[in-house]
Amino acid sequence: MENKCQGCGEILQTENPQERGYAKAIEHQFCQSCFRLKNYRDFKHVRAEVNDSDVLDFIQSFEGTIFWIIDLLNINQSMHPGLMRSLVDKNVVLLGNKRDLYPQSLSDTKLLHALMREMNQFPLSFMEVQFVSAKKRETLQGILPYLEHGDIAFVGAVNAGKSSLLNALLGKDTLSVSPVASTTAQVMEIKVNDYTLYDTPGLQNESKLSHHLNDEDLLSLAPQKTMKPQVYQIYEKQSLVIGNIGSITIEPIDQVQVIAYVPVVTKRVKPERVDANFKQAKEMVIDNATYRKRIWPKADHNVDLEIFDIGFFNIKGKYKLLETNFDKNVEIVFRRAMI
Ligand SMILES: Nc1nc2c(ncn2[C@@H]2O[C@H](COP(=O)(O)OP(=O)(O)OP(=O)(O)O)[C@@H](O)[C@H]2O)c(=O)[nH]1
Ligand SMILES: [Mg+2]
Repeated sequence: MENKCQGCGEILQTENPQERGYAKAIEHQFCQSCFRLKNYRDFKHVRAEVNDSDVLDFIQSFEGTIFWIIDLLNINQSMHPGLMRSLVDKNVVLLGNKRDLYPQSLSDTKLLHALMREMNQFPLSFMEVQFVSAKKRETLQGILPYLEHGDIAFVGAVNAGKSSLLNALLGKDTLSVSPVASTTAQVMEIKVNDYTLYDTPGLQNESKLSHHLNDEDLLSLAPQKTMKPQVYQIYEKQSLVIGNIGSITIEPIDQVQVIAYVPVVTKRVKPERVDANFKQAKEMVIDNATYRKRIWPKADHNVDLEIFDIGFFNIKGKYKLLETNFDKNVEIVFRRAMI
């Protein structure tokens, strides 16, 4: 029988240190990349090659309960179209993870409302919706009863926190967890009493930004505590800049308020200074950025721009112009304000 790495699920091999699943000895519990991740927080080599269709095939044939894990900071990014198709007619519990990133003053009712408004566009139904945090074990009480009633598969987009939640539920840290997309390489079976829990590789989205960031920037995009949203009052045409990754330019009619729910620093500058700021950026920097300008509708007086992998900007007030200029690897969704 093949031995598998208990961190990422990759089949262990002792032949080639450059290839996935390498371990010095076949009896090792972890492959070298997972070992280095756990012991030295070195996540340079954890990114696995995941084939989305293998994961979707697994989900389609799975007959137990499905825990669909959503990253509450990146709701639209979490809504993977292929995954959503495969969840139709399944027993799905929707888990909004990373609840700890939002202040308690933002009520669960408000969050639920926001989440359901996005979900209602799709023919999906849920057994239940819960908000959880892999960082706060007390938030997992509500899902414990499911563990007594059959097999469960933890599914969702990359980085949603599937492995983190499983670790928290099991009170272990065996499964590999990192801010790198595709940390879990293969479907993994974890036997608990009479049932099996399955960790699955995350489904990928179009956003490839995280592939181009260094370790430090990746870590800053995976905050570990409640975020302090950055608030900007904008009275004249101005731009908000993130490293050299991109900018948002707003020309208000009177006044626009922007609240940035992003874990990295956003600088407010005059539009003509955007390029100079891109050049001087020290954090959130990617090589050979290629920018794509997009102009967004004047649809409402309270909208969000979700910038995949980064977070979202809430924009309140009437504007003449709302323009983004982000690197081509960055996906953006324009929606009614979430909160
Ligand atoms: N603040 C916060 N961070 C979380 C939470 N859950 C996961 N994370 C972070 O999110 C990142 C991704 O977590 P993983 O558990 O590796 O996510 P995954 O869904 O298993 O990812 P893949 O295996 O790549 O699909 C890590 O940096 C975690 O520390 C949470 O509840 N709160
Ligand atoms: Mg994982």
